[in-house]
Amino acid sequence: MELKPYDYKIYVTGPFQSGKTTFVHTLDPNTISVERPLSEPHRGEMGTTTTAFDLGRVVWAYKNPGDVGLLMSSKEYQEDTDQYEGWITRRIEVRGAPGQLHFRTIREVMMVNANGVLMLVDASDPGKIGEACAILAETKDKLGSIPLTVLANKQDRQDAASPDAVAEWLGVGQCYGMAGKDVVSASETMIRLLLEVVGVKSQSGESSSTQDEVVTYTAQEE
Ligand SMILES: Nc1nc2c(ncn2[C@@H]2O[C@H](COP(=O)(O)OP(=O)(O)O)[C@@H](O)[C@H]2O)c(=O)[nH]1
Ligand SMILES: [Mg+2]
Repeated sequence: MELKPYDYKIYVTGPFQSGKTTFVHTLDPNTISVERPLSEPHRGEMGTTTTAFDLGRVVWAYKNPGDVGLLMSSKEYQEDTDQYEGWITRRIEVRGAPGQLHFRTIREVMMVNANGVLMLVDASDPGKIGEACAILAETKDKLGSIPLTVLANKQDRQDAASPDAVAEWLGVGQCYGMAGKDVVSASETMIRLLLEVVGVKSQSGESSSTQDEVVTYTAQEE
């Protein structure tokens, strides 16, 4: 059992059924999720809903600071540690929050010490935009100073709106497309945010020269 603190904590938010649980499980199949079955079908499906959290553990490995590198589940990394000798490795806790508006207290706990935010929106469900706007406002209010990426999720669906359209729905400057059930798309999304997290830290003057020193500073913070 490792007790080393996480280097980064990424908070995953968005409305009910936007794909948060799926996304966290794509990155880490061993994610721990607290869910219950839906009491009524949602868009024709009797699925589940998160009532507390999804907690995933991933490792970001790269050879040089600034590299895109690779993202893998913590388990995968443990099985192949030898392969990454000499690489820089960062442990990431991925915290999926419950999307239903009344779970605000749980969301607040999940936000503590977050370093970055991914906000998922189901691009095929414009009916949820009101909720998405409410969650975005709440998140910006609490976590306004850390990197936040808004995602037009479920881009694999024919009826998904484009990232630009979703950005317009929400009134945000930029939105990226994603299919959170696809490991390539999910990893690319997470790495893009992590690069921003590292970049923002190195610009903020919290530490001196290299990005790595900055990362170490964060790990010691707790
Ligand atoms: N087509 C498609 N469906 C998805 C994707 N991600 C999630 N879903 C579906 O959307 C529904 C809600 O997903 P879930 O991860 O439980 O959403 P959450 O409430 O935000 O945690 C489920 O039926 C998923 O199978 C995706 O990338 N593409
Ligand atoms: Mg969920």
